[in-house]
Amino acid sequence: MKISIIFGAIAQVASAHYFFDTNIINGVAQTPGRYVRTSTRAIKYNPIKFSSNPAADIRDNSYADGPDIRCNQGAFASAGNTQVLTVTAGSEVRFRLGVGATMQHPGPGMVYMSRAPGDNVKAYDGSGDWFKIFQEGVCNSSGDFTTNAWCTWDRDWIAAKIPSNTPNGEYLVRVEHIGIHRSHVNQPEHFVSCMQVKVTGGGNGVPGPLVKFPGAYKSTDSYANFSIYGGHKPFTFPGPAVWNGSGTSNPVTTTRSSTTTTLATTTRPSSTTAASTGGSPLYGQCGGNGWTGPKTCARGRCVVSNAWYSQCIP
Ligand SMILES: [Cu+2]
Repeated sequence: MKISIIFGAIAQVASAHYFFDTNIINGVAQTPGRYVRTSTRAIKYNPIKFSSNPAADIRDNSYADGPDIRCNQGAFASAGNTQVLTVTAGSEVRFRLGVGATMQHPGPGMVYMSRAPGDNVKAYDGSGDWFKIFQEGVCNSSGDFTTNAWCTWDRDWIAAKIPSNTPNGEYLVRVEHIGIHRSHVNQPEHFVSCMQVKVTGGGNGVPGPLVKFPGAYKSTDSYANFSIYGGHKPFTFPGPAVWNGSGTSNPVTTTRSSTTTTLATTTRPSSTTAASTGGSPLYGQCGGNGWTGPKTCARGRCVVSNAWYSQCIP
């Protein structure tokens, strides 16, 4: 009896966890590891947590404030055997989870890019500058804030459009889902992987704001001290604002699947431009490194979330 209870608990934990090991091209899932670097984790689906968390809660010695937060543990070792996917700027990349898992943790989905030195992504460890190209948080404002209110809930993919202005070259494209169900005890769970991509047909944009991994996330950030309990509340994404295409506005309509319904105002802070009316809208961005938009709020007050992001909060 006791044994079956223990097995039940383990199975439940395992099924909630996940890893991105493949991508989808025109509806066809690729062989795992073909374009997405494979991690060397002992247990592939384990999350990455902060080094300040209790030792018993840390998995495989991977830390959100260590280099494994770039592309996952040991992923650079597979770089040479991972192919480089050619993607036309303006079209999407779509990551998919392995082994039939879905994201059954509440929290944001995000996608970042980092250009490889010498445009040789197979030799790049991800230690350079990163910019964010996509983020999604709450899509279903009438949903349960602990589960299906979140865009990624029970999905097996995260997709992002490579911005049209992205300069041609080779990049790491980094996908991330963060489970924030334990952020109220400062234990967000990060699930990350990187795809090797060659961008063609791009432009002359200057991507930014730029961050490093590790460094972009701190255990003191609001997302790492957030409670999903007690109803809906504004969520501030970790890391920098989404690159707005270097001054040109980033279209809200993306190539993301139609299964994603409405984008909540909190999901695309960089697209909120209210400079002419004096101040950012409610939940819009109002400051942070690299932010060139309004520094005041048309409604609410401007609250610093982290070095790269301040938000208008009621
Ligand atoms: Cu978990």
